[in-house]
Amino acid sequence: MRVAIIASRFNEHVTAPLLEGARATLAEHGLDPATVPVVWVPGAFEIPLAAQRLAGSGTVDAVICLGAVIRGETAHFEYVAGPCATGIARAALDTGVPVAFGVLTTNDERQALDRAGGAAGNKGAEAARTALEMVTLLRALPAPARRC
Ligand code: INI
Repeated sequence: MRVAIIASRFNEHVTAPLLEGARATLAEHGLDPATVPVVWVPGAFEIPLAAQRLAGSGTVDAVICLGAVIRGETAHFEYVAGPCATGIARAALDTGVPVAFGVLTTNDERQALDRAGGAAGNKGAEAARTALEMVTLLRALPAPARRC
């Protein structure tokens, strides 16, 4: 299985542990972390474009997107979080390749850290599990019909 990870540098103190969780989960499922490319983007807003490019490249079976949008730090939370979520969903639907949404959208930093390996688990690990499950599911489902 070929998987790529996109991680956002914005709030890297949160996205780095998300990345650690995702990589550890992939390793637990038999993937060699050295074969899993990690692509860094400036912020969550940039994730969808990189996801669409990777998912459409024919080189990966799934893409895992990791980011952290924290409401307390910006007046334009909605303008970053909304397009990020919509764009990630669109990248998956446009390409037919699973694109997992491991982007935290929280009210404050505490909530973000709790979900990045703290009290509320690690959403990066969860996104990695989701990506693997979706690859397996799509392989078991009928292939899309060819259009004339
Ligand atoms: N990007 C994030 O990933 N998280 C944030 O919380 C955030 N805030 O707070 O603004 C953020 N902004 C940057 C944005 O993603 C873009 O990189 C920037 O607007 C340039 O396009």
